[in-house]
Amino acid sequence: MSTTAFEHLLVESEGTTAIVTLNRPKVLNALNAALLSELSVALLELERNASIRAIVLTGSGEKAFAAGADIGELSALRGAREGSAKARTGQGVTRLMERCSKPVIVAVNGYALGGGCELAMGGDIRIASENARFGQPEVNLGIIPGYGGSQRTMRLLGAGMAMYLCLTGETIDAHQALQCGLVQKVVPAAELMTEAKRIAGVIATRAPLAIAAAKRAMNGAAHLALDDALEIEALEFGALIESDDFREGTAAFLEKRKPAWSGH
Ligand code: CO8
Repeated sequence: MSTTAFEHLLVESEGTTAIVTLNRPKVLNALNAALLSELSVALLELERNASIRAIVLTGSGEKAFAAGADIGELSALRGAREGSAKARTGQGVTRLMERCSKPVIVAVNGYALGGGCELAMGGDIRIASENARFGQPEVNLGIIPGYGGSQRTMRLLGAGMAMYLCLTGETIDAHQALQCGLVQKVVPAAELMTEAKRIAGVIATRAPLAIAAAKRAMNGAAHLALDDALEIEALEFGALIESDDFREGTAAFLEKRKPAWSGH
């Protein structure tokens, strides 16, 4: 599947779905610099892989998706410049996920804390197992979220919930996460990967250019002024009208058959 050998990641494919597994189970998949760097490489490779239509991101083991940034590495940071640079590196990985033309479905199989919760928020759709727990406990360590958590909790959950998570450092369970919109579905642990792969499979049956355009319109424009964001939607919409897949999709509907997408 992947041309690169990874130390801290497993990258596999099932049909048109890539499954990327954070793989440091002994430390609850804590995100060290090497893992983040490998994740960037994997995302760029999957972006270029035409046979892949969606990515499922999960953690190895039954206990954690990721229990945050590697606190051992974190404790060695010295100086504001180095701290900010490390934060930007993790933020960069979440931006790669958002800018990837293929949807990233995050299957949260346990703790998603600190950087783990921030990584999950970089995905497009989050599914949680019943035993998942979410939180931004950085204030317990004398810091704030650094991989986008202070901003994405505000955008995804609203100010009250964002403040609650980032100021108390308390964790919430999967059902509370569903209630506040942090995840889109909660399933028993045994069904987590089946459900994440099912969603990836559904997306793979839809028009590829439309999926990529929808991600660009939503992730790229949501925080612009409404008029500017609507203009981006109109431009993306207009470009799709010139695609072969638009002709195919509408023809297939009228001819009562399944569309055969060319991706052009
Ligand atoms: N980093 C390093 N090691 C970890 C981490 C972590 N984040 N989390 C767990 N581990 C290790 C433990 O040290 C332990 O190792 P060992 O067996 O060698 O003692 C092993 O994983 C298992 O963990 P526990 O024994 O603690 O398991 P428990 O079931 O008792 O507890 C918890 C599970 C509640 C998840 C607990 O491990 C915990 O609280 N972990 C830390 C959670 C946390 O504070 N996360 C936030 C980290 S800060 C962060 O993410 C900031 C992101 C932005 C950074 C930007 C610049 C770099």
